Order: sequence, then structure tokens, then C-alpha cells
Amino acid sequence: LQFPERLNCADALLDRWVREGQGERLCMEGAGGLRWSYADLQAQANRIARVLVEDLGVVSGNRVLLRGANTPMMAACWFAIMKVGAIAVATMPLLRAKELVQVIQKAEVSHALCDERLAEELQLAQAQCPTLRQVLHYGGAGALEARAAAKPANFTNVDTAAEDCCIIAFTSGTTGQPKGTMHFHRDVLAICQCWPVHCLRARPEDKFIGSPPLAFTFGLGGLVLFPMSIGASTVLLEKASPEALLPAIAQYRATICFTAPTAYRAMAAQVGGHDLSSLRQCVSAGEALPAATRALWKEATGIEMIDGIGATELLHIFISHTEAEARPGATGRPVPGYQACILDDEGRVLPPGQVGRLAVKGPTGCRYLADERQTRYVQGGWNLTGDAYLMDEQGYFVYQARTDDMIISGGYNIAGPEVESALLLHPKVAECAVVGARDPERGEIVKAFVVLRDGQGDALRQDPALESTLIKELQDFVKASIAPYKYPRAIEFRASLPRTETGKLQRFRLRQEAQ
Ligand code: 3UK
Repeated sequence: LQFPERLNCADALLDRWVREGQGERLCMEGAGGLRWSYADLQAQANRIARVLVEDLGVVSGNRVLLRGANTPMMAACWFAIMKVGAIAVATMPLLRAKELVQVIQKAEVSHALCDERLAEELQLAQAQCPTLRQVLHYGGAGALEARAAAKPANFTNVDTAAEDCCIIAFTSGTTGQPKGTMHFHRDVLAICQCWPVHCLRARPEDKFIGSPPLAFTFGLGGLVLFPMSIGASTVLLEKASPEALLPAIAQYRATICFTAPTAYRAMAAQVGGHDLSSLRQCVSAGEALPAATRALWKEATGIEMIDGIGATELLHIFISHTEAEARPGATGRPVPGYQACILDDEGRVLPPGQVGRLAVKGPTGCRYLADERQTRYVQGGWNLTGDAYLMDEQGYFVYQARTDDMIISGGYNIAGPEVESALLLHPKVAECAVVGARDPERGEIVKAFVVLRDGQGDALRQDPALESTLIKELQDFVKASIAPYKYPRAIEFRASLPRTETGKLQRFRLRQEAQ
């Protein structure tokens, strides 16, 4: 991929369409019937850019925190930050003051644009953050809109280098302190030219929709950057639970949906009564896609999902497949532009079929903001994502587990997600998580936490004797489908499982409980 030395990603994704006479194309839809063309979004972004520069004194390189639900206004703020050459530090809506303080201090945030409805926690954080000079609110009687409305709608983008940092994205920190990852203007355009072009193959008439927050790079790419890179449109939903996403797909007649595997699983059970005839493609990322979930969704909608593994460190998806090349149980092959291989603990390349550490390189890569863990993630030029994978003879990459989630039981290496995939095929299982529990004899045993489908849980509460029968039934079911030594020796039923805001299972919490 070749980029000019001077480059502002807002120009290539937004201004370009207006310059080319396509400004009237539909760009974004939001709550309350809001519809913005590319020209509307550009005008709003330009006005906000003027507020940032003229009223707040933002200069290039300043870090601007963004806090809000997915809305067109949040996207306009994001583009304004790009236009003034500043760095967007988008934060997950559910973050509390304590976590915001860490982000603000680590990223040396100087300004913030915040949805009024989420003002409180940021206010609490601000007291402990001397670097944070000014906060403007938007939404409701937002001060930002009033200031923006008073500005002219034109703005000359600040001249930036392709290699200027424009995003600091924080990892979700499922296991430790969140890490800030830096991405450049050219990285933003590079991801638009890789996975969406080669794997998704979206069209200008497509309408994107989905659940991931724009603070999660899965959402930023899938719901803003990718549609805009081809002149398509997007629907930004403030609330996008599985229950809300289904009617929204029908209402907006969306054609491409982005969400996590568990959401597809939940939606598959509820599709009845919703008109999903507009839907053409469904993308799953964030966690491994179990073959059972792929099958359920196909049965419910006829759609073959596109699975892809991405990471905040690499900005977006780097292993995936086209719709036609889907292979149940495998994530896919390296996205054109990226290389991937499997390494052993000494950094040697392993042959096909052997489980090892996934290593990736390509046009984007990991640069942690002031964090010594950089040297663990990048070794010998390869990004080590922390995932255990194998590559088969056809070059398909098959997910095993997070490296630190591998269970070692009686000398066997067992990948929890493989056991989960087997359990998910059972009709009574809604969700499950499999972890290692300490065991005096085997070191660890395989333990499953299971959420039962509607009704099954009630039956169990009414008749506790049913529990041991059901445990035996699930154990036999697993033994019949994968190597028997992998079956869960312990099974516990739960009403729900702990998840991050991005929908990932927090296996470490269950592991702590299981110890
Ligand atoms: C796991 C997957 C198996 C894997 C992300 C798409 O998830 C994203 O970024 P995060 O930094 O987490 C990265 C880790 O999540 N993972 C993600 N997708 C898959 N495992 N199959 C998958 N399809 O452990 C990876 O290392 O939160 C996903 C686009 C952008 C993203 N940031």
C-alpha cells in the first residue's frame, strides 16, 4: 500500500465525496429519523473543527477525549478531531470515573467532547486530571451544538503527515491495565483498503448497521470508516442489544450487520416476526465464532457469516475469509496485505497442524503508548496477539484459545473454546464458558459454566435432582463429539456469564471463582 507523505484521513473518507460531487449521498442515520448526507456530515465536522481550533485552542497533536453512545454527532466529533490534526481518544460509554482518570492521564488528554447524558463520570474524573483543560458537552441542550451552529460550514483541514498519530485506542483490559495503542492517518486508510475490499466486498448501495461502540475499533471501522470509504451509508444505534438490533435491521432495511458471536446466537432465537429480507452480509468478530452459532444463524436467516479476527493493537481484522470461502470452525486466511504464521515458544515457525502462538504482520501494527509490554506484543517484527492457533494444510487458521486460557489437565493441553463449541451444539445450552479449575490430582480440570435456554433453568430450580441428570447428559454429549479426555468434569449452571462491554467472555473471572 502506497500513501502520499502528507495525508489527512478525513479528506479521503469524507471531504472527497463532496469534492467529487457526491455530497448529497446518504451517509448516516440516527435516532429520531435523523438522516445526514456526506455534505451534512462534512458541514457539521467543519463547524466542530472550528470550535476546537477557534474556541478551545486545540492544536495538532493534542489529545481529545470522545465519550458518547454511537450517534452521528459522535462521528462528526471524530472527524472534526481528524480535521484539526488532533488525536482522538474514544472511550467506552460504560467507563467509570476511575477508569477515565487512567485513560486521561495515560494519554495526556487536554480536551474532551462528551455526550451530556454521560457527563457525570467525566466530571468526577476531571477533578483528578490537571491536564484536562476543557470539556464541551453535546446532545440535549449541548453547548457544542450552539457553538458549532454559530460557525461557518467550511474549514481547511490542518496539514498532517501520513505518519502522524490520529487515534489512541485503549484495549479493553480483560486481564490487566488497559494499554493505549497508537494509529496513524495512513493506518486508518490502510484498513479500508484491506479487509473490506478483499473479504467483505461491500457496495456503495449497502447500508451498514451493528452494535460495537465507536470507541472499539471494530465498531469505528465497521460502522464508520468502511461504509464511508466506499460512499455507502451507516445506521448508528445508541442502543444495540440483540433485542434492539433485529427490529432496527428491519426498520432501516440494513444490508450489512456487525456484531459479536453471542449476539448472533441470541438473535438467531428471536428472528421470527422480523423482516430481515434486506440483510445480505453478517460479520462476526471480537471472539471466536463457534460452528454451532454459524449454523444457527444460517438456519435462521440463510446467511453465511463472515468471521474475522481483529485486535485493537492492529486496528482491525487481519485474518478472515470471503462469504464463499467460509469454513465452519476456522477463522479464515490472512487478509491480503497481512502475513500470519504460527510460532513455537522459541519463535520458530511451526508446520501446519501444530498449535502455537499466532504471529501477524502487515500495514498496521502495535505501537503501545509508553508501555513496556510493547516488547511482549511485538517480537522480531511479528505482532503476537496472545492467541493459540493452528494453521491447517489449506492455510486456514483455526482458533484454539487465548494463550493464557489454555487448560492443562493431566498432561493434556485443552482449549476451552473447543469444549465450549461442543457444548453449544446441545439444544439446551444457550451460552457457556469453559475454564481450568485447580485440581489436586490433574493440576487442572475442565470446568464449564453453562447458561441454559429459556425454560430449562426454571425446570432445574423446580427439581434439583434434575441437575445431576443434566450434568451427565452434557458430559456424555461432549464425549461423543470430541476427544473424551476434554469433557468437562465439573459443570455449574448460571443465569448469565461475565462479559466485557465489547461482549467478550471474562474467563479470568470464572477462573478465579473456580480456583
Ligand atoms: C479475540 C477473536 C477468535 C482474539 C477487534 C475486530 O476484538 C477486537 O479487538 P480486541 O483488542 O481483542 C483482540 C482479541 O480478541 N478475537 C477477536 N476476534 C476474534 N478470536 N476469532 C475472532 N474472530 O483473542 C484477539 O487477540 O478487543 C475485532 C476488529 C477490531 C478489533 N479491535
